[in-house]
Amino acid sequence: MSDQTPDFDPGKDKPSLAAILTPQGRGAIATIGILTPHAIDLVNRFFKPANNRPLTQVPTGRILFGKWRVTPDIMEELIIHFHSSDTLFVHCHGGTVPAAMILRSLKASGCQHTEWNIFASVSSSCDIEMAARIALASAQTSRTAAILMDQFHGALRRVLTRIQEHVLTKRYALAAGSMAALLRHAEFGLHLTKPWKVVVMGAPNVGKSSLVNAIVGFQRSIVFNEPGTTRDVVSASTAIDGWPIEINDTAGIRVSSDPIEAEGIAGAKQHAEKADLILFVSDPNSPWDGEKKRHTVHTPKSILVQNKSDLQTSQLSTAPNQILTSAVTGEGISDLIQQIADLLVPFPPARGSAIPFEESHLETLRNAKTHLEKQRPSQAANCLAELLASSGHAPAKA
Ligand SMILES: Nc1nc2c(ncn2[C@@H]2O[C@H](COP(=O)(O)OP(=O)(O)OP(=O)(O)O)[C@@H](O)[C@H]2O)c(=O)[nH]1
Ligand SMILES: [Mg+2]
Repeated sequence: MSDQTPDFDPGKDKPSLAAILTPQGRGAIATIGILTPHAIDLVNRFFKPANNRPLTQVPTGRILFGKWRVTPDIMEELIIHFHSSDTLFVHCHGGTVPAAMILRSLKASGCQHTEWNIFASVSSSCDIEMAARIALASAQTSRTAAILMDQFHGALRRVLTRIQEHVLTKRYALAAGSMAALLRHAEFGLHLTKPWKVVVMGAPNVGKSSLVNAIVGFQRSIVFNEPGTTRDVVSASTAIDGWPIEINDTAGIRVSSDPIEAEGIAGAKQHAEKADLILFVSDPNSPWDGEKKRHTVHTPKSILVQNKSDLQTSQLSTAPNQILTSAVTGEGISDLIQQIADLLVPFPPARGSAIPFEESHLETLRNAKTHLEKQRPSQAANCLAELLASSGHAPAKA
């Protein structure tokens, strides 16, 4: 094959990289990303466009349909997207075999095989963009993905650049104010790639499992009219208002001599310690005790759920953060779901807002803010420059 393109030498300058970007397994389409300074030469070796036009006439951004020679006698029908002068995407049939065969032909031509996340990082123009690309793979809802897309398109970078300008032009109060505004999104930003954890706990038989099933909309937990039904922690993934939530049903809290149940109760308490929000489920007819009170006024990230409202006989207290529900009739369930969203994300950011979304962003921002507060503007500027830096491995944009 080398006689077709005598000038093509992939080892000459920057290495050519190829990565399968779609996950393993069955699917209609697989995508291979190729990063190469020799895009046309490389594609010419294998690809015959259906319209027979020379590839040199294909403008950047165009899509071409044709056949790729994976072996001397096997041609694969596929689509090539000429994304930029050095980046191509090959969309072939799904499953593992076609993509693997195309990759093999590329490797035989001197392309280095790399993983999708390495490909994403080297094809990004700055480290924040690179991190956003990789974080997007962990986004579980379209709402969190849209916010990460905003960061990919420069929302965070633009605000950091403005803060850097404020520091360099000695407008320290403006810089400090903007950093504080970014840091207010700290917890939220980390949840763009990690679901919020909601733990449902309370006494046995109050309807915890029934409530979890009502919230997620399917029978995830076993419900039974016998205290001590749920033993282990039962988790379910859902989305509320577009926010990804991991909801955990737990064993009813009581003094138990049964070692398995006692283990389940200990597990419930451990999960509650790591929760972003606790739903403390209780019976509306049970007395207004210290435990109920603790989950209203004293614990901000907690909702007191007075379940079995259909059996309610006594008057409810007027304490805040409590809600009356019935897992049987459905009363109060949609209000409970809304209250969960409001407590977890009280101030959803507007579209296009800058959101720091990695621990390293927050740490560097906090350091920059401290330097500024301690009248060390040059160190603050260094921190910001570090955040805005590129690792230097990004190729030039088309
Ligand atoms: N009337 C009425 N019954 C309910 C309601 N919620 C749950 N129940 C019933 O109460 C019983 C216990 O429900 P579960 O959901 O298993 O209670 P739990 O709190 O998970 O119980 P444990 O796992 O044993 O701690 C079952 O018979 C449910 O059908 C409700 O809102 N109203
Ligand atoms: Mg249960």
